[in-house]
Amino acid sequence: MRIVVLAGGIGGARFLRGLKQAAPDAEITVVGNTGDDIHLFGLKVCPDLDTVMYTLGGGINEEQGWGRLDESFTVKEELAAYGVGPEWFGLGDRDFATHIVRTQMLGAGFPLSAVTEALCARWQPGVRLLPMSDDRVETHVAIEVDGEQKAVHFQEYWVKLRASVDAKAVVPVGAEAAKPAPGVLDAIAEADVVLFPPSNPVVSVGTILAVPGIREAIVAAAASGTPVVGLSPIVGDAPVRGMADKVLAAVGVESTATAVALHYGSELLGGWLVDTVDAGAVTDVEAAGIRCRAVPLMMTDVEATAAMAREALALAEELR
Ligand code: GDP
Ligand code: FO1
Ligand code: CA
Repeated sequence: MRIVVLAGGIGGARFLRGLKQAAPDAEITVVGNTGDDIHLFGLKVCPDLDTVMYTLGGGINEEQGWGRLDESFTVKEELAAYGVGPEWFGLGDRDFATHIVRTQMLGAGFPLSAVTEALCARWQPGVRLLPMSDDRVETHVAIEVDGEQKAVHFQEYWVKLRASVDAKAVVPVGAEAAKPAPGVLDAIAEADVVLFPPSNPVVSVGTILAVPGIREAIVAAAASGTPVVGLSPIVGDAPVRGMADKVLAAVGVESTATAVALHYGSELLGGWLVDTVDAGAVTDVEAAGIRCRAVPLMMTDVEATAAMAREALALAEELR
């Protein structure tokens, strides 16, 4: 079975670990969000690609959900001693090596997709990890600070400001001119199932869908009978983790499992899983033409996550 998953960072990566256990023989292609990417200290950092690669490759800091296991911060401290920041972004020593290799390869002319493949040769994530695009896309967030309107990089909004001010708009800068990375459209066209994991619907899945051609390819696959199934990142009217409510508000979507399903819409989604606490949402989602089931959606461990993946694949079979 060929499965395509559109993934952000932690939510996508953890779901993929469960999916691999639930479908050990499946050929899984991950289309990763690169809108969170940031250039720091002259290096290109791809947080969501790295979170997927480290999580599936056994190198992730489990509690934190991002960054490396057994990490130290000597380089960051030395940079700070020179007065060189930003200090609010925690790049560790082991992680630095990834960004150095990536930046060196990009500088030598390799596209990000080839660089990602080379990095994955070490980590062996057990999936084909593709960036959504080889072109630069950077998510910016429009905010108001002391009466002044400005746009900041997504990481500044998320990590430095902790989404403490309202997001007025979320803009994937460069997306309109970006092309899907090699292999992305073919993987979607050839997929037996397309899954939206419980990733952030705006700044993870939404950014991937903003690359011209990707949404259209999924809509076309759905129209020709490929089941497309999503899992809600919103449980009990709040994100399970993080501040997704802030960026959902920016696009006028309530933080409910129903509102997120309707935001994706029946053109994209054939099926939607909500948590059992949101069982009341099933009727409303189905009224919008999206098949819906209420099942446990907390990724407490790999076993529970594999059960979620099995439910998603079972719903996909029902839609076939
Ligand atoms: P990020 O790039 O690291 O923010 O990760 P993603 O975009 O892939 O996923 C973030 C989303 O994962 C958040 O909106 C969370 O609500 C969701 N999430 C995290 N853990 C869980 C979980 O155990 N269950 C569900 N249903 N959603 C989760
Ligand atoms: N998230 C944080 O909350 N604080 C950090 O200092 C931080 C550093 C960091 C370094 C490398 C990396 O791959 C990810 C990192 N993240 C950090 C996570 C990440 O940037 C964001 O939480 C996600 O992109 C949000 O979607
Ligand atoms: Ca992210």
